[in-house]
Amino acid sequence: NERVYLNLCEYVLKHGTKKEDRTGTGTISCFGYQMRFNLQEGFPLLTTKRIPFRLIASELLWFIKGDTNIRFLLQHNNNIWNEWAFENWVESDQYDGPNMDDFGRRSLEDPEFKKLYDNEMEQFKKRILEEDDFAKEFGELGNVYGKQWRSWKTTKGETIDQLSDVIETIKTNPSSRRLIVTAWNPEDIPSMALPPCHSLFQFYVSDGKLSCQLYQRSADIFLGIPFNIAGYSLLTHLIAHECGLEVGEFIHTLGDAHIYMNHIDQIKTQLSRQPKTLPTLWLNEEVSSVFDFEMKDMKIDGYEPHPTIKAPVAV
Ligand code: THF
Repeated sequence: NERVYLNLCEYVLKHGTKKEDRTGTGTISCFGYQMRFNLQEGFPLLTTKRIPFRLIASELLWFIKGDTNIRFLLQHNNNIWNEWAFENWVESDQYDGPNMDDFGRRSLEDPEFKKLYDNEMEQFKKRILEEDDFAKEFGELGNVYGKQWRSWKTTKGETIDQLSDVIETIKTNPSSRRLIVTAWNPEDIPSMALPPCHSLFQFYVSDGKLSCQLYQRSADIFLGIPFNIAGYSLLTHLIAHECGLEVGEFIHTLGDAHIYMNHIDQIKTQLSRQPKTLPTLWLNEEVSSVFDFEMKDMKIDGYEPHPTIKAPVAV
């Protein structure tokens, strides 16, 4: 099962072409790729490096709640969205600390700058956690996933709860070919910290099993993709659980599938490792609604991965 991901890595290393990107890091990239994970064969949390399940679960709960403020993530000690909020803060007129332009690249190249950056980031996190007004203004990422999934704005000034609607339709009309949630809202793109990488997903019910396919326009193969595979597989499990269905497949369709230049050695290390048996997911039977799940209601069993492999995230 995990082979499917390792094949993607090998494919892009072999066939990818060099491509400059928005972040200035440089990538090798391919266009168009599809992976299929049979969720009956175990939960696809990669074993060739450690993937922290608690970060996957707390990020998904954040989306499901419709929350777009990083405060919730920080309260769960999840730092994966910090850079995008921090960028808004250091570019605002209220920020008067040391210059943080291009902090992503500079903190990799300049150890002196990295100290300054780490210090500013610590203060930023502290203020988000402790000061309500500051959090409201600078913890907010705008119209990211949570917003589009739960309160898509219509031209009439109403909102659409796409996630609740799709769950309702899975229950009442499972053969529907319209079981879609879209995060790609052309009107909102300019106001988003980062236009959605996971643009659209669709469910499919057959034989009492729920499958999910995600179209991801831009795919960071080393850091993001392992998170995304686990995140959407978890979402599929939660919805199947609520709807009384078994899980089927998670199908991951990629647009620009890229490996950042500063991730290549790490990918090669990972490819040299032997995959182990996939873990299994435990969900609390007493919780039925997707919207009532908390961290303690989701656990991963039998996860014995190879060690973590560190890599810098491109901002
Ligand atoms: N931007 C980029 N360049 N890549 C992405 O994958 C990405 N995401 C989200 C938004 N922008 C992105 C954020 N998701 C990590 C994982 C997922 C992220 C962001 C960062 C990360 O650094 N993972 C580390 C562990 C981090 C930790 O332990 O705190 C890892 O080793 O996996 C696409 O969804």
